[in-house]
Amino acid sequence: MTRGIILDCDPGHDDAVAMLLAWGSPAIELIAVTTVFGNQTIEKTTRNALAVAAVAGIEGVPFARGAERPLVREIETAEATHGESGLDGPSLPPPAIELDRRHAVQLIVEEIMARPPGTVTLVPTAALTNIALAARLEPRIVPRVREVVLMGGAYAGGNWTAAAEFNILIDPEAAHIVFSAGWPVTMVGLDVTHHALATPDVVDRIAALGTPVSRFFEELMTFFRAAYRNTQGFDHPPVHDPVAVAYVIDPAVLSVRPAPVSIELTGTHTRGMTVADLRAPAPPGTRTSVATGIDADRFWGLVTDAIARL
Ligand code: PIR
Ligand code: CA
Repeated sequence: MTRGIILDCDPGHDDAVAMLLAWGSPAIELIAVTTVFGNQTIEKTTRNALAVAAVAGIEGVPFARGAERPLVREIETAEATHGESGLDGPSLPPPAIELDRRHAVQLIVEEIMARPPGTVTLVPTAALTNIALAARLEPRIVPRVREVVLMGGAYAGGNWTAAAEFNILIDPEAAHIVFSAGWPVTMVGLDVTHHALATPDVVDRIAALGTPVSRFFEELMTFFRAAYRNTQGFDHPPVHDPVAVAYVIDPAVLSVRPAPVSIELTGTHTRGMTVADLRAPAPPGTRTSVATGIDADRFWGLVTDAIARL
């Protein structure tokens, strides 16, 4: 059984790895890749998505450009982590495919409405702006989507502020729309992705494949390692975004439990926080879940196998 996904991303080093994992996994049908501002401007994240497509040989998949700014707030990017290009490190090839003519939000709506209910999983790995706009543009997508498996948030401490994770913080109103829409949402947050570390062991194993894609991965991780060391004091960089894709491929990668999640929109020190209520079993009807544990070896096994296929 393959699972159809739309990957909504802001490449971004870890978004690039999410693309490689999705394209290299027979369990995934990559329906479309859509882009959003975030790690860099929309021009750069879109250019980077097309560059990754060229490296990985992605073809027959529509790529569409999405939102250039948050719903309400001013734009904020993560240049310190991802560099001036948004994907610093490897040299980036020119695009080999053309962008879809549709806006990402239009594409998301049309692809979901054109397929049988329950067959599309949304995998956002960036600000939730496109997904929120799609739910508002065409509310009938909400009951048709199988689930939303997103990288973002954290129930135990942020990365961009003490309380908030970057993807949620940069467009908290969009996150509020997505978390409260009523479709099943699984939050793959820092609580687990901070354990998906590209250790030298992992990078060496993938580099040993000796292919252009494995070299691309190695070059991405070399930059990402230095950036994470300098900005956040990590010894090894956490590779957040492919964890959400891995969970769609193999749910055994994560432990997940239902929990109500509210997005803090007004806090003095906590804006953008994903407040998960883990005090007791979730009330019946709870549609949101949070990831609480990761099998990192299983995760890296999936990434290694996918890169080996490309
Ligand atoms: C990663 C990101 C942003 C800032 C930092 N410091 C690190 C991006 C990643 O692409 C991921 O989707 C999420 N945002 C992690 O916060
Ligand atoms: Ca991202």
